[in-house]
Amino acid sequence: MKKIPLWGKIIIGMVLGVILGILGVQLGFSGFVTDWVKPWGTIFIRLLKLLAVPLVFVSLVKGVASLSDTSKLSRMGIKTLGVYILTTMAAVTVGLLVVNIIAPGDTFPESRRAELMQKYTENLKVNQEQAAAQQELGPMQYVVDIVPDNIISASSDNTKMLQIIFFALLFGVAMVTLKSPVTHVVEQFFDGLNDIILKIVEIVMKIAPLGVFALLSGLVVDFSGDIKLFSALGLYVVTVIVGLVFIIIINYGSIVLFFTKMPLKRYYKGIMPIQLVAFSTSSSAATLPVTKEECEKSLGLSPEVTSFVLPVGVTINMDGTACYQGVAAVFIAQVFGLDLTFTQQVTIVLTATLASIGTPGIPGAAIVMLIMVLTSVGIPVEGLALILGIDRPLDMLRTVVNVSGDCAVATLVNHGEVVRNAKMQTE
Ligand code: DAS
Repeated sequence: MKKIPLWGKIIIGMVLGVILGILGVQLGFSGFVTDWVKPWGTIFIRLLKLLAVPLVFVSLVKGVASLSDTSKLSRMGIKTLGVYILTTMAAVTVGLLVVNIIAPGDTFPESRRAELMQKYTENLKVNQEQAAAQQELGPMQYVVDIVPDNIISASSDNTKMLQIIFFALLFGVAMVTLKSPVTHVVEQFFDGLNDIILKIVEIVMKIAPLGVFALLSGLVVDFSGDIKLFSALGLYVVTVIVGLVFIIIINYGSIVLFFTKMPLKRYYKGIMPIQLVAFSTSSSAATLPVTKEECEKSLGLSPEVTSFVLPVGVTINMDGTACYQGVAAVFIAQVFGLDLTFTQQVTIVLTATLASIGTPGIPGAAIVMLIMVLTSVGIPVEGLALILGIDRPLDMLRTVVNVSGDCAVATLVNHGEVVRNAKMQTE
């Protein structure tokens, strides 16, 4: 039998999980599902949480190293970095706007909220008590807590994750500014460590079909088939799609229209094959060879630009992922009835931007980095159980946006180089 791709197995896991949950409720064996099936979903989430700290630390250190290599490279490097970071922050902002306007999590029945919190966030009270305690210590305490006083004891609760980010950025800057032969050895060590962690992510993602099956059957049983949860999830999917479509049309359309001489029709037609490969592979990295070839062949970009801007984009520019993380974080907060302050939403913009810089271009990577965004603002990571089941189709869509953004920025940088070269010839 032809090997079923992982995404196909995950979709099958989703369907079978919902069916088992409904049968459990209808035929009265929901206790069995809760006691013997749902825990496998909890194990899957714990595996992802286990990976969050090492992946965040190593990928941010590598991210800083690649940012510094890029900026060292040339004016093109600094311009590329600047535009990538701006498009990512714009993408998160679009995500936060649509999720606050549509508010999919608010449609979750108020009556079930208390039960949900009890089921999914035994430690939510602890987080709230911690947050209250922090308030008593004054408004700056939040900032003070970002600076770690002991990195070893760090765990993935909210303030600690920000401390890990802080230490990773500090470590990365120190590593790349250290003028010593040891720097190269350490960089190679981090490359190796990053490959190992990505391999672990790949192994963990292999059990995703089982994890998703268990999570969805557990969800259906927990909400005793309450269709209202699924309507909230349905609205959440619509919210993500609205944000992603907005970015492709408005954000990238504006870049091509106002900052390059390329006709919009040529841009959208030229990136279509790239988007199809990204959709089916859910991996920007796997799509890179097609992205490079189509950008040169269909968009007429120079190889000098594509061979620099696109690989950097695959590494640090994931606008679709950034938008998704903003939507997912606020959706989970809404479902748990947590009103996020403006500061917390700004923190989400910063951590989602950092998370997308650190997210490797492989399937499912965003979920592990989403843990960093959630913990940075005290949103219970257990909320992942609500959205993990439907993550894979959204992963395919956000990967399409990721590669589309790389092409838009490559077109912008290429236009800048063409104008600069023309000016130099006339002088
Ligand atoms: N699938 C990732 C990519 O390759 C993005 C993600 O996981 O969100 O772009």
